[in-house]
Amino acid sequence: MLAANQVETFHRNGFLNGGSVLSIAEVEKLRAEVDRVLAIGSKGFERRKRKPVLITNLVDSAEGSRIFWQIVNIWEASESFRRLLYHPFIVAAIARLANTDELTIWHDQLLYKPPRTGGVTCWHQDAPLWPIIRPMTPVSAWIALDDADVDNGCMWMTPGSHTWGNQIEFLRTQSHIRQVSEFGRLEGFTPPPGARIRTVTPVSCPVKCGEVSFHHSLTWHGAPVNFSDRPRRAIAIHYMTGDARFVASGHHVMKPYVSLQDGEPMSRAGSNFPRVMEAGKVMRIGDRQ
Ligand SMILES: O=C(O)CCC(=O)C(=O)O
Repeated sequence: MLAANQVETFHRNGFLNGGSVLSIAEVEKLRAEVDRVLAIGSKGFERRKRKPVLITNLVDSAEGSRIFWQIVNIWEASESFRRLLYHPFIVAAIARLANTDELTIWHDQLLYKPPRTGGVTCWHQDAPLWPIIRPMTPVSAWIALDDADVDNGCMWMTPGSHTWGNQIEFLRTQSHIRQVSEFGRLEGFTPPPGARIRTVTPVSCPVKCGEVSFHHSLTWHGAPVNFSDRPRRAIAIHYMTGDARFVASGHHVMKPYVSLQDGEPMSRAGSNFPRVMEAGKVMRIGDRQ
């Protein structure tokens, strides 16, 4: 269970390292699953088998030959990743940080920056990129499958930024920032009066292999290129609280999988969105949904 001072740190900064949640044997199994799924590729899955929603290189053409693999809903093709959705410590911690007792999976994202060629994650906030759910999902878990540090492209976060509202348009003006030497220099933004933290001071957030890091969906975050000889693999899991509803007017890669009318609760969105906590109880794989 998270300690009270960890919860306080999360609410002040908008992010928190929650400590170790996976053994090295568990990490190795997940890494092998990443290799297996990437080797099959988006076109290689048998027609009737469940497969990830998306396998793509996130790098834009400005970055040339760089690579940043994103697999959305790797859990649909991998029992080991599916089990991770129900990790009791992670689910309970998300519920505590989001102050809820109902949690449904929004989607997962395997994020892989290969050695030397791994591309940038530009500065962004998550919630503005998720326009088909309201209210926004408050907290995500990011679990490192390698030691992530400043050399191989660990995430950077801006303390207090989760209290500054939707600033995605400002962050889009910072998309030229790619190298680790630039990542601490976000310029041209003044936090709103009355915010508890009123300076823009991005910090690097190293996460050890097997540890979980939590971030709020309005926290400014990003990760520079990987210039080391080591891979940087991680799995992000994004959740929805019980009050999340479907917004039919928005666009998102998960939208074709939502079988709801506008305004209906996302907890009933269908089998691509498993329930992981009900009435404060962490669910188990196979529990009736
Ligand atoms: O792993 C990364 O570089 C980015 C992760 C991210 O943006 C997220 O988990 O919300």
